[in-house]
Amino acid sequence: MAIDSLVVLVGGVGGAKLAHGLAQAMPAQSITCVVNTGDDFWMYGLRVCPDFDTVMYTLGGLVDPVNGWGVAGDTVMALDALRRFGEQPWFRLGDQDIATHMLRTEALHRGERWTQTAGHLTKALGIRLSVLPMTDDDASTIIDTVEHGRLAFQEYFVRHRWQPTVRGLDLSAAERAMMTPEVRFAIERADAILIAPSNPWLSVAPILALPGMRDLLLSRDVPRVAISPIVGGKAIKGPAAKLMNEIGIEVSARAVAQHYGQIINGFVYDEVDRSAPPSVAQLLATDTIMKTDADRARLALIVLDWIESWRS
Ligand code: FO1
Repeated sequence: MAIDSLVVLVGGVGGAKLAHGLAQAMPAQSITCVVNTGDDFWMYGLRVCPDFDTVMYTLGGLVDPVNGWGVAGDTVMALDALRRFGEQPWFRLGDQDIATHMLRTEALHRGERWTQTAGHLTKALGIRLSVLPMTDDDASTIIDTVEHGRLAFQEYFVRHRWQPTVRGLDLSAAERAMMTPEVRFAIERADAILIAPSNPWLSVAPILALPGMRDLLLSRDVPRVAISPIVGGKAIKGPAAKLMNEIGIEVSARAVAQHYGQIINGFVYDEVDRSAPPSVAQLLATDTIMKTDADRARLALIVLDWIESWRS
């Protein structure tokens, strides 16, 4: 049975690639991305929403293909000018990217909800998918580290290049934040739910931490499928494997499936891990690495076909 309404829970780069593949594999209007906002922060008075912008720039064809975030070919003249005043900006905000932060900040100061602003931004870039922030409230993730104590997410991730040893994650802001009505509506009517190969602890956990989110997902008797970001005992990108080690979890696709537990009833993992199948009702082993646009579309098509076959 064809999927008419798909919800994808996404973080940054991995989630953006999958969303881009899905948009090539099915009608874009049928897809809703629910984006992590645990990474969002204020910088020089501007509201910066890295995961949302990564998804938006990827879907809008603007993303820097090397970093996977920011705008392709962007310059950093504003940051260089700040250095004249003795500032030492550690987060690379490109000049074109700053335009996005200016518009967003101005709209938020005007009293707009972040979800509304997000709709205006994506529409202006010609994006036909619905890209929803998980909440309009503050949901900042705090990382508790051995070396520096509690760090705001981007201080841990960018300033310290995710090198500090993680001893805990504080998702209490997400635990107090409200899921938006738009997110609730999309999940209530979805006929399949996907969890992108984003970092389960840093990117997906804040979404799952929203009050009512786990129960809402569990109440949906539809395919609820996660794609593993761990392949052959390594993270596809970023700190997932290092973090799993630090919090005492085996670095494997099987452990990722176990972490999601009852939230999922289907799991996609890489064929290199075929010898250690996770214990999930529905399993698909395939090539999950998305290096090119064609890889994204191929993975999306395979996953969608598989979900459709299991629903028919
Ligand atoms: N990641 C970095 O490693 N260094 C940066 O300076 C940086 C700047 C940046 C600016 C805008 C944006 O949308 C994303 C940016 N990222 C940067 C990526 C971002 O910090 C992370 O990918 C996510 O927050 C983790 O999902």
